[in-house]
Amino acid sequence: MSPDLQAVHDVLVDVAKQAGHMILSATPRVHAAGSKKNTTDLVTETDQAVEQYIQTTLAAQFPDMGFYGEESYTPGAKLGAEPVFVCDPIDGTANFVHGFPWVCTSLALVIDRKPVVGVIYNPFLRSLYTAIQGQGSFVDLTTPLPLRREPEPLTTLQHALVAVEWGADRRGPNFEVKQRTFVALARAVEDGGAMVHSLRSTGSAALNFALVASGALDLYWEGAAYAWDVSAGWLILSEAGGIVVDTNPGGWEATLDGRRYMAVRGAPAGQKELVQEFWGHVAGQLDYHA
Ligand code: LIP
Repeated sequence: MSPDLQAVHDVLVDVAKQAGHMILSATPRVHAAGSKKNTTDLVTETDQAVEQYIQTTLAAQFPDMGFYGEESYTPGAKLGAEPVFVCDPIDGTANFVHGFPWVCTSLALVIDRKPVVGVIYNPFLRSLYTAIQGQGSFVDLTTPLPLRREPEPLTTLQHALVAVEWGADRRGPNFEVKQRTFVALARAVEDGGAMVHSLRSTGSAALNFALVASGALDLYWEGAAYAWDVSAGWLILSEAGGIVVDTNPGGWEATLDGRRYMAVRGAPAGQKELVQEFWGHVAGQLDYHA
């Protein structure tokens, strides 16, 4: 029997708000194990406590559904056909540690590797982004996305505001591709660059997706994120008319756990042309995989 998506949505909103209370009342303490991959890949006791709360609450209400969370993830675990809650208890953990208010809880119900309900809540800015498959997406439950009811066509990268993230990998070929691409995006057109209006990094993949869905960002190029960072945002963006493709040139089909995502805002024209222009500035292949 297919789940009642509205009921799931309502529970996820409540759970995300409760997670927000936990985050706001916590003192960020980096977990005793320190960091995961290196000193930039932080995990706090609050990440773990919030995920524990979310997992327990969802298991009690929806015992038939699986759980795929950042803090309890077993390396190699894949999304399958069965319904699963995909959870990032705190996306923007480094921001949380520093008190930089781009922090959120990101929750999605994924069925057959596609998100069907998505909820992102930033308790610091009190912004709630939500979507149910086929029913549009909203900020604060009532304002439809994108925020401009008649978004402008996308033209060229030169007129675009673009998000990128430095991520936690700071050496090796992927880091080289990223930093050379960032420079190519910023560089003057006369010198062969795209000369985008500017680059932004909020430190939260989920909130970057929400900003692309709202139309505040034109495009977000992300290699190295995980399904828990993007599942809710992917649905919220798609329901707002946006698209998600691969970071690497020619990859029109991105997958939820494929770790490489380029998100483009909703527009009456120009999405595919902007993607192709962007791929022309990607300085190699990002080698991240499911
Ligand atoms: C974060 C991502 C962000 C990336 C950070 C980190 P976390 O997730 O959302 O895009 O730049 O390195 O991976 O760890 O805060 O959930």
